[in-house]
Amino acid sequence: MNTTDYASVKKAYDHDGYAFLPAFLSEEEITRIREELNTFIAQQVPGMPPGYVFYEDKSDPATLKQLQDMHRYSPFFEKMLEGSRFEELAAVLLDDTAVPKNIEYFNKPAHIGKATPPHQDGYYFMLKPVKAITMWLALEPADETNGCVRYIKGSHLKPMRPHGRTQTLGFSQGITDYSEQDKTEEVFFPAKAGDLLVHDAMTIHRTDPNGSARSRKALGFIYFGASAKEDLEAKAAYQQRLHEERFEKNEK
Ligand SMILES: O=C(O)CCC(=O)C(=O)O
Repeated sequence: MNTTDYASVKKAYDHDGYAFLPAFLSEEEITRIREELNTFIAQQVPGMPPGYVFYEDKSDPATLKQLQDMHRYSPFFEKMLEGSRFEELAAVLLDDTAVPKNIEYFNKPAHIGKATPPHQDGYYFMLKPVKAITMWLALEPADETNGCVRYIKGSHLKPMRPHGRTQTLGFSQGITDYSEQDKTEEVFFPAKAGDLLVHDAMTIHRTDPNGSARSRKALGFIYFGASAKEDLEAKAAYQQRLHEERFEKNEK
């Protein structure tokens, strides 16, 4: 994809709060990523701190569901996040210099992968203004049965909704007043391996549990706009609250 094509993506992104880019990566690229991911899981994950690795069932490594900050542990994933086509696209859509922040792994293991609660990424990011983008790259087919991404169109143009603590590991905050009406407004995106979804940090999104016999693997990329400032005090207070809650529950 070249910059001319980016113009139509930007139009959809600005209007809807998200955009779909089919076949952003080729089959060969996806095969290479899957190989690197397997190596990463075997070699890096055992040494990563608990807050960066989440399992559906802590006692079973086969239930790995989420990884954070993979770029810090692997030159391959660092190169995917920084100075990449993803960063180039982020800069166009943000209309700003894109600051690479995070590359994440999102898996929903077959049968047991839990739902991702409805949320706005900006609630976690604590930015002023909330200028950031998330990209979601399918590594295998995602559909209605295994938890494809669902968005509410135009929600990025409305104020931040109230969020509260969830019981979902890796997604500690969810919208507390999410209604049946909200659900009727959802637009869902089945995706093939290599398809890319991009969304504004204010866009409401969620995913269903995985009720199928197939896993649902994806990578997430986060970029902040250089003109947005992180509210470091609020962030530190939030981390402290999470830490205390975990301590009270005797979680690691
Ligand atoms: O993959 C998922 O279930 C959720 C992903 C998500 O919330 C995100 O990319 O912001």
